[in-house]
Amino acid sequence: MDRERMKREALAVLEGNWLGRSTKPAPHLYPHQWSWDSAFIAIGHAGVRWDRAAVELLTLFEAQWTSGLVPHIVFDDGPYDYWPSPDFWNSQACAGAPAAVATSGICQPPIHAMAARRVFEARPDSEGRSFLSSIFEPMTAWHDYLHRERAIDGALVEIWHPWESGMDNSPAWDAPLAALGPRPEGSAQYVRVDTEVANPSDRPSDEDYDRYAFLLERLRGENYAPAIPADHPFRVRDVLFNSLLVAADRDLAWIAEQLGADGSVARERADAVAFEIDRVLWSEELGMHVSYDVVVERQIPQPIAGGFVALLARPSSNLVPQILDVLEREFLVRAGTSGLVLPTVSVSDPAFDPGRYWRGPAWIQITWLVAAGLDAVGSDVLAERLRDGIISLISDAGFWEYFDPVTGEGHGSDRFSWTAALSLDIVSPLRTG
Ligand code: 9WN
Repeated sequence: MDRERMKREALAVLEGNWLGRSTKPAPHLYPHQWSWDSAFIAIGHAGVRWDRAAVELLTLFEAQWTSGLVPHIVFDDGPYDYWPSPDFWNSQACAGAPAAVATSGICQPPIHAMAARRVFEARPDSEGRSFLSSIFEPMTAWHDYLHRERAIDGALVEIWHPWESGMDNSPAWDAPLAALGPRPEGSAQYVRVDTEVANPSDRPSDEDYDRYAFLLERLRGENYAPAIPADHPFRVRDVLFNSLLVAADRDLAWIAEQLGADGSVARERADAVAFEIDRVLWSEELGMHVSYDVVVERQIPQPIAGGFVALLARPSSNLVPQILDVLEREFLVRAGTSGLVLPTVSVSDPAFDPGRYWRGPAWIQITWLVAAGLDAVGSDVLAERLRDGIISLISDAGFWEYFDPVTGEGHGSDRFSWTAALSLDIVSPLRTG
């Protein structure tokens, strides 16, 4: 597909998923606004439909809780063909939740300051500046929330539910989830909707869904702010989440400085988290960063593509050659003539499943982030080959949610927003690396 046609089709996908003030990730499977999806969508829209990019982020932050939490789902008024539905989350019973909209009570990876910076860079005029000033305080409150409520011992922040990782069904969460007790007898019945909309073999198992429900109900019972976080049964210092926080804190500092404010707190926080990523999450044995299970006080020795997002935090330079070696030797597979595809789990790993959600398929947003990380450490040729791989997958199969990394076949939902948005970013002249 030539680049002009890709741009036209990507814009049509985003238009089809437009909800009026934000964009749903997919036509049927995800009918509301999702937090990190919106950040990727804003990045893609920045160079081509600037107003939409700005409104996307501002709408998300209108649903921010008084604690600073940016919820991972902001529910649309439309028919609720998604589970867990607003009444299951019951956000409106929580004192700090917004009154005007129903939301979830957990969060997703904090890529928003990176998106806000990109949106401003696409229009560094008075309108861009006014956008940046409107988003700056809520963005600061979001980062304050993470550093205050989620950094329990030390600088690294914790996730309390696999959905907060954005990589929900990753084999990295198998052990921490298996250690949870059973969902209590008499818990509310629920009916999954996802397996009616997507192929069940592409989606998590019922057993996994029960664990997601169990954790959600635990958190809901404490208004999503556990009084004693150390008692929460799922506590993970995720490498992707923390690495994005470093990159986003650096961008928050940059935004502060654009507005004549002080960026030093954000910069210091970024340095502290980056230091801890190398100290706590580096696995010498695997030659890459992994996540850490706080409950059992151990690294999770499961190599996943999210680990390479540590490149965005700019790891210590002596680690970079090993990371690149593992990435090239154990993960990347060829796509098209010059492109490379990044599976979420290495094809030679026993956990690899080419079509199931987060257990093998290539995801466009993870690949895009790793490419940005490669740019950050000066491996721009490899970065470009990953972006070529993205374009090749989409050209051959369409704007799918995820792709079989070997055959290129599309899985999950078609007409997926961040796939479209990030292809726009790649083919748009705004790209400066
Ligand atoms: C739960 C919307 C979201 C993405 C996540 C992806 C998937 C939801 C689900 O879809 O998660 O949040 O119902 O499976 O894992 O990364 O933000 O696209």
